[in-house]
Amino acid sequence: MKIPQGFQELSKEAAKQISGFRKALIISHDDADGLSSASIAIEGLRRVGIESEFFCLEKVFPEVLARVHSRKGELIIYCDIGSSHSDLIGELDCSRNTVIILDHHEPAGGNYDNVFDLNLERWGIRGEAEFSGATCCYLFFKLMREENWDLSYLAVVGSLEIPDGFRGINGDVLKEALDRGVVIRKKSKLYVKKLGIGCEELFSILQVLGAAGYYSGGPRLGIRACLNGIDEEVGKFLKEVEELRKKANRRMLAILSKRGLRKEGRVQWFSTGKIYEGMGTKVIGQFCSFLAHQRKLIDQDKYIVGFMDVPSSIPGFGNLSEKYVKVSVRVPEGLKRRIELGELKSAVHLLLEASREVGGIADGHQFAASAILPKRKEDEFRKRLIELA
Ligand SMILES: [Mn+2]
Repeated sequence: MKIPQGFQELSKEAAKQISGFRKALIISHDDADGLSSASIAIEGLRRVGIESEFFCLEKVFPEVLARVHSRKGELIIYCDIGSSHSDLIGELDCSRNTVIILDHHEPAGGNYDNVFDLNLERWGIRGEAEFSGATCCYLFFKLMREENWDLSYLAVVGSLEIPDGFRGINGDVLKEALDRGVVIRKKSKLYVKKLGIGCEELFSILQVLGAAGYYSGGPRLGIRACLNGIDEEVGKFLKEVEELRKKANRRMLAILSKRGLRKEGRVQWFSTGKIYEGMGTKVIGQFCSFLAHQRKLIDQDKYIVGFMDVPSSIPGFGNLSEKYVKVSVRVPEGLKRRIELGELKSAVHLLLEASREVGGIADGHQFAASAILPKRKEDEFRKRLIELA
């Protein structure tokens, strides 16, 4: 396996710092890769006698960063999140804590002695194709302690979020997991040997636990599923969450079929009201993707935009002081070509521009993007979005 020299050296330095701590705070992304990543970190630290506190985030709220980094003398580890805000993290932290970032999203840079950003993108490896957050976590914890090779299955599970298969370092990690018998291949499907579960299956379960189950203890069960497999409680919880989400989707669809979406300029939009109450805000993105294929309901020449209020607490962290709204954008078939030709803005550019002006944070891709912004700015934002589109 070819692991960049720079990554190895910085990892060594960061690992040396870790040995001085007895507890750590782990912050991860709330999707399957994030939960796989956090599981590697929690287990990797437990093996060297470090207790972990953990919470996960769908998006990096600056006010959360500010509060986390007002702590002092602690070890804070970001998994599958954080690299895009490494500069802000360094600035807010003021060298009070030791911070390690194990992520594969676009790194922000910044140069702070106490912030170890181990994103492999910094050494020219592509985070959207060749490694996941979980792979980054795995490589770090294996460099720290060779015996952690048995956690390679979690890197394999997290890496399933990358659409074009196991390439580059991800390919090497998969090969290692197969060679050592941690992951086995049966009829071209991958299984986690010690848990007796398919890698794809575990991945899909984690996606549901982290998203729809976000506010009801899903992430914690996800970590348990990663390390110990699917027990009865996880199974029951999954069923309930899936059922709730399906019901909510049906209600939302019924309402939109009756009333239609609001339309103005090149935008068609709706708000979820209380329909998805108690569920993580990823559900709105999933619903918008579904909506994009409902030809009877959707205008083909308008961006699809959904609004959902963000609950005011972050499980495992505390309350947010500001009220936020989540915005999801999807592009219907009819607009895709014009975006590809550059005649219209991509979903992510549209959201980045419109949300920047109201103090929001956005990310995403050409045809799918999301943002979180202060609730009090929602109307202003919508006006701006319609103008920009
Ligand atoms: Mn990821």
